[in-house]
Amino acid sequence: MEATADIGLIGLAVMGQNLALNIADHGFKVAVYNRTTATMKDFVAHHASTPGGLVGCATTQELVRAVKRPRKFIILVKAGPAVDAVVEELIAAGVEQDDIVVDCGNSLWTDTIRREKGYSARCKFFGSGVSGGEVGARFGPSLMPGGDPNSWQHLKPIWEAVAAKVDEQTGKPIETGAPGKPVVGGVPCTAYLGPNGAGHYVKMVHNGIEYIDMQLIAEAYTLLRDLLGMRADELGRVFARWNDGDLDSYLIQITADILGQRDPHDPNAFLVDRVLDAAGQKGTGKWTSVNALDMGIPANAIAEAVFARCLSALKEERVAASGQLQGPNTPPFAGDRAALTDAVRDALYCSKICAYAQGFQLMREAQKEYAWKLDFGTIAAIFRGGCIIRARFLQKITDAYRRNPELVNLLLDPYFKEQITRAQGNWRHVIGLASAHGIAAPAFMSALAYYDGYRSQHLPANLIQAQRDYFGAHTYERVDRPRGEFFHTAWPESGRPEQAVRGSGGH
Ligand code: 2AM
Repeated sequence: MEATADIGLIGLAVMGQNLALNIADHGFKVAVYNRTTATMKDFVAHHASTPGGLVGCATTQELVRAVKRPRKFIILVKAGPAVDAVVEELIAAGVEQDDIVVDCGNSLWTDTIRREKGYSARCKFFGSGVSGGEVGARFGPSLMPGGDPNSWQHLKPIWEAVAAKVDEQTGKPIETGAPGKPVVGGVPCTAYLGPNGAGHYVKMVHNGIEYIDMQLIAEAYTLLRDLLGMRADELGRVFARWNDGDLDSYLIQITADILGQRDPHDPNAFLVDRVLDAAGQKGTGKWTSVNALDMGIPANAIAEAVFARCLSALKEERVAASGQLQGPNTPPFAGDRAALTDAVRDALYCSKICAYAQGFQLMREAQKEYAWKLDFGTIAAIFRGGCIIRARFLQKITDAYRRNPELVNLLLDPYFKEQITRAQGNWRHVIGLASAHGIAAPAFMSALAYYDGYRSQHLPANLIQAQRDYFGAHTYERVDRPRGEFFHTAWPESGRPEQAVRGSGGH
């Protein structure tokens, strides 16, 4: 087989098919391979005329021969051992050291670091996060590449062509294209993020943020529903209105659509009311939270969103407990409905600022751990279009990091500071109502706890340190001594002088 294809793609499930079509729509010829050959044959037969063209390959040997040098391959298989199996197969089929093999799956970034190093003598392994779901893959995803910078130069024309596009000034996504008619103009939602696992790491944090974004929207929904007794379609109209303001985002927009959807089996009912309230998860929110714990970064709202899904999944237990555990006897809400609706919107916005502050704080820490040099303005900019968390809000984050690339925490940016100062009264009011009425709003509450903790000069950790020293001689530092000097007291015999503990470093 003559080498005519610009890139090869392995794994023709929906994401792989859609990404292959997107690439071909931009005039690149794509060689495609799937383990089950019938899937490949069907796919190629159904899409005989794409601008770039598809080359069906029945074996990995054919695939390797079909691609022009420098050879580039995209792997889109389930994250985990399948990725290694495919890379090994490609190497056995003739992939060489200079060939670039890009894992576009949702791989754990530490796997990408391991693979890049482990395969370096045999191929250039590269990681790229892809966000935007099936439609994104087809018409413009957000792409988060990480790996060898020279490999990136070869991938860049394709990545920039197929990524979602936004208007540079407003940051607004440019409408998606149609089959064979890709979007023209705009700034692509992709940029080189750093070496080895940087792209997959950023993609993971994107997903962690996605978890909390969804949970916050769900809490706004439950508060309006339970406090005001709003019907799904009314709620849908509230979200649609919010989507015209600061909260303008893909997730708010689909929420408005979802809430207006009737049950196909019962046109008098709304479908959302018939969906079982037990959330699933595939693991990227958990990875983000575990990583936050490992690095000691307070991403409590992100973790809370994962736990909220875990709690929802205990459906049967909750149903049983609901008959036994009492809530408060607060009379129904009888205040101003419009004012409460605005307050819930403000609570959502403030919590969202904290959630993103946590996500970016995580990335700041990870770059130290892995010696990356992440550009947070660029990361926010490529989240503006294509991905699930795309939102007007991301233009504000882009602006914040462009104003100050060294910004320590998003909460300290003048715009976000002012937003929270303005809206925190409503945020606190809504959380008070949630508590008074016994409505679980864990993400709103943990975001507020983060805000109040972060802005506190004094936290009660002095007492924690004293307790630790009491029962375990773990030592403590003193407010009137330099940091790094550690003391131990023989509690509780007051009056006995404390001892300085040299070189212990604290525990
Ligand atoms: P299949 O159609 O033969 O199952 C998502 O699972 C995609 O990854 C599918 O295209 C699937 O191929 C492919 N896939 C999963 N595990 C694989 C493996 N170990 N080797 C090759 N392809 C694999």
